[in-house]
Amino acid sequence: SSPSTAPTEGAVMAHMFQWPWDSVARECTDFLGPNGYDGVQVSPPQEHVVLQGEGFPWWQDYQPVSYQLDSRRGDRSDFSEMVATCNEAGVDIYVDAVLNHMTGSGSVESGPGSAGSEFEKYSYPGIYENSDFSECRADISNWDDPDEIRNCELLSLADLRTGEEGVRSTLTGYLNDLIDLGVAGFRIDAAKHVPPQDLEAIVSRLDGDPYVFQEVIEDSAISPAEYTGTGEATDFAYSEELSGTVRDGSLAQLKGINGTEALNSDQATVFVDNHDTQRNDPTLTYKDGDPYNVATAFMLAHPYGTPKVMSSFDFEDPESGPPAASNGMTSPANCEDEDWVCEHRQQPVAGMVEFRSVAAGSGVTDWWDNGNDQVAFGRGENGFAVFNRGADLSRTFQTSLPEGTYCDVASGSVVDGRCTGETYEIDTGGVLSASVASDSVLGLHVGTRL
Ligand code: LM2
Ligand code: CA
Repeated sequence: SSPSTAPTEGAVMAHMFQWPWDSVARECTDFLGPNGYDGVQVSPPQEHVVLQGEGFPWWQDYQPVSYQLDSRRGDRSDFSEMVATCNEAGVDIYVDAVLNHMTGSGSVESGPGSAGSEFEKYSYPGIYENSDFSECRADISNWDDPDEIRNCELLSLADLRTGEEGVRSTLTGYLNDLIDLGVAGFRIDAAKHVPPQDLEAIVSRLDGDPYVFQEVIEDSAISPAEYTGTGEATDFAYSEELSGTVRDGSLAQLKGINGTEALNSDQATVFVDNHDTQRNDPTLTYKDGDPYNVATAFMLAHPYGTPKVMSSFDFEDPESGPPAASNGMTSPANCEDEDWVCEHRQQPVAGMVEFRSVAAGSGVTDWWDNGNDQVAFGRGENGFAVFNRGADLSRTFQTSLPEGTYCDVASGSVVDGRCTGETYEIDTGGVLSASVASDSVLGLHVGTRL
């Protein structure tokens, strides 16, 4: 099979971080599908360690115990129903696949896991034994050495010998089982710590053509470009460039945003923040409010990369897990509950999802900036957007949009033929007169011409 099928141009995915399966299913039907989201990245579905003594931290899930689909988010049938429900709503499911390692040397080094399986580090009965793990049993210490990064232990997590046939076939078995249930793609966790040829071998044996994007944080020893033969790679440089620039208010500098030099637009998965950066190295997150939405809306309006919208649970302590029952099972998620932030529902974000798909195929046109904190650009005859991190802005813009009355998708949507937000006129010459408040966005596209 061919290595990886990217989503169609203009597609947008949401990362429903730690959402339980029943809740993801409901959100696919109620909001994600109807609002044009094409895919969802879900948290790891496989059996994982259970750390009751530490209050069930979110990162339990990154320590696999077996490939049974039985986690804090639900069991195999919950998972399978979610995939079917989301697919019916037109939403693909992308699974966060932990392939590099099994469990670590943390607070528990033995079972049972979330599905009840017994284990010890380096011994997972019926799945892996001692000889399936890398010879190096020490933490990676020299981050200039690619061999160490790939063949020693990340965070003391038991490192799989992904070069071995037995390990490869177990991993392809897991991924093909997911594909069989209707899963359309994978985020490959810790891909930088797996030799690219091993991932290539594993992915080439998958059924169909799943979309693959790989978690590779560029450093001096390893370039994301080593992985582009297998699928996309996460573009952390784009995230820093976008988030840092929007936070500092110097939007004019985004004109040529292109992220990691070694990645082209069609090789890059882009985002404002992810579940790690929002905890360890936050630049802009939901906690920043409007400027965060400006950044996400810009990412969606601008044609670079395959965008991923973060959807978080609210947290103070970076270790803490989502709301859970006393047995550690995650409580249902929904956007009426303030524990679940639902960035993906914010109007300037949700409205720009359809903007991106309507604009697909058109490059950036009619760029304008004030040299500083206000920019605007079009997507040919299909869309035009304004981003303002400065003072309230009133001016006329030259666009390439056809004449008409448009509903601003950053402030509302069209319901029963009427705009719930602001409407704007484009005159016969494509000119738009608009007022855009500080820290807000304006988004017009031909799909919401009234
Ligand atoms: C990733 N991408 O490449 C994930 O995005 C990231 O969230 C994962 O780390 C990491 N790779 C490994 O899959 C998280 C979390 C770590 C946590 C690990 C494993 O950020 O803090 O490590 O999951 O659960 C924890 C402890 C760490 C301990 C380790 C092993 O924080 O101190 O190491 O477990 O017991 C001794
Ligand atoms: Ca490895």
